[in-house]
Amino acid sequence: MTEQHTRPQPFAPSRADDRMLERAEADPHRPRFHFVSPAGWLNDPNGVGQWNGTYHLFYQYNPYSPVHARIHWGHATSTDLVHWDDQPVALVPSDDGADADGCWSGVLVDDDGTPTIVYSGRRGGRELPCVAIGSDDLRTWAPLAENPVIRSAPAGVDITAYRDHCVWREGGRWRQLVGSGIAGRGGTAFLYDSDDLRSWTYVGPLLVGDAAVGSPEDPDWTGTMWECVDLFDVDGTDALVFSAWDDGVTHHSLYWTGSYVGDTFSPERLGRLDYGGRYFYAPQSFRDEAGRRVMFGWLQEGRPDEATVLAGWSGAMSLPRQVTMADDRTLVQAPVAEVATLRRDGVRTEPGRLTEGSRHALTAGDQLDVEIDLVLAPSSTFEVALRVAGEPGDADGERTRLVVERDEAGDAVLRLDRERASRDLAVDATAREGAVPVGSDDLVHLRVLVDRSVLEVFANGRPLTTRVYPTRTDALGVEIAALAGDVTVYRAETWRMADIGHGQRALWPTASSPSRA
Ligand code: DQQ
Repeated sequence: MTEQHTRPQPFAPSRADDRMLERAEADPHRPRFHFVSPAGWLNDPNGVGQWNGTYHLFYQYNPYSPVHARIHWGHATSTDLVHWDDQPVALVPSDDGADADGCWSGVLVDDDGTPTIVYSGRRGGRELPCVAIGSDDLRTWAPLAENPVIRSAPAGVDITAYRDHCVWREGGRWRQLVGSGIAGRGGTAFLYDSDDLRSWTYVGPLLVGDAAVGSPEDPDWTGTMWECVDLFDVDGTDALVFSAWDDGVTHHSLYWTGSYVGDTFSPERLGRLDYGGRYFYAPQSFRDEAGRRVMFGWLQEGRPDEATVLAGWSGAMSLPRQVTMADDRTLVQAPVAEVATLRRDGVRTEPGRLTEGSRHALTAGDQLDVEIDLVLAPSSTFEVALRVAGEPGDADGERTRLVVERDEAGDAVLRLDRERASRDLAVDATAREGAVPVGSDDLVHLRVLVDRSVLEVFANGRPLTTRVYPTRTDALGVEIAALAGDVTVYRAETWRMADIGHGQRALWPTASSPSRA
């Protein structure tokens, strides 16, 4: 066996660490029905999957401080995709191995019954592919002594970066993508082949993007490197998801739909995965035992690092989303059905017409699920305002505005306006927008999930995720308004969302976490 054995690693949390957990729990911006790490730092979802009925969510984790440093793999399990039990930390950077500076993103695969993680080991400022073997219950992990299993990026290619993995079975062999970028050209995913997950043969680039098309400010710029590549088939069409990165800056997540045939991917259509840009980053998906394509993404913070350090935690996981393929080969997303089990105290508003300029209070709260079905005729504009305190225009009021605007030609756009979302001028207030498909029936289905600082919005299946940090404790209002034209609301339903709580709070590496022999 080339695997290293695990050894108990006693770890006594200090009082300072206890206070970090207390601060995190007391923070009014901390979500209550989205998954968050016990405290400290969380970024990408990793190793997402279902194993003998149990869902596993691993994630990039710094248990010691809410900063991106010396990244571990946190781990949580669930039987319903909604309530999560914290498990012992899965991967810990080694003292002197290929992952001495961090266990970066990767995936979980089933190697003929053996749970196996393929991840990026970071050492000396670069990342290389590593493998760790799990115990039957997926609670204990042993990195291979021979890590890294690929010792360098493909020879003769001038790369911008090289990390993150997508691994799958194909015709009895293993295939792997490693995210990368070719200097002077664009992002890419390098394809490899193996029969044992340990010895890999380079096949070639699956697809190479063109960073010269557009600019970094464009919401569909493909970047100089592709992080967290994810290739899957959904409803019979192939999709390649990636996160556009450039020179240390995380931009946004995009996807190509097309076809993966003969070691290459022929792209047909480029799409934005989430109109929130960097607020839904580094997603990873899996096919669950019911056959659904389920995706999680990292919801980054929008407040300054100093505020995050004081808060004691950073980063939330998106709700699990079911991804399907529309006829026009764009991806459609919605929270998985199980999220609705958290709904409490439903209130249904009578259908009615909103005349231009009218405004109505719908509900109040900072943990809400709101569904609105409306008919939005061409040349009309609808607004839903969230986390509202005060009247529109109040100098010290707060409100996050979502607007669906339809022009004369019938094209619709969803806009997020955070200009007055917080009186704290240090938090991000930049706007976002993206197109909403509307059929000949003029129908718009809006689903809005508010979880304190987290906002996930779905407009006819197109998501916009963001973060808001109101300062007023009464910033709880939800209002709807017709800003232009007449809008018919024929269903508006609101629910308070229950806390998901957490199981065991495994803040730090525990006795059952691996260390090197
Ligand atoms: N985060 C990980 C990397 C990945 C990036 C490091 C994306 O593996 O490229 O924490 O957010």
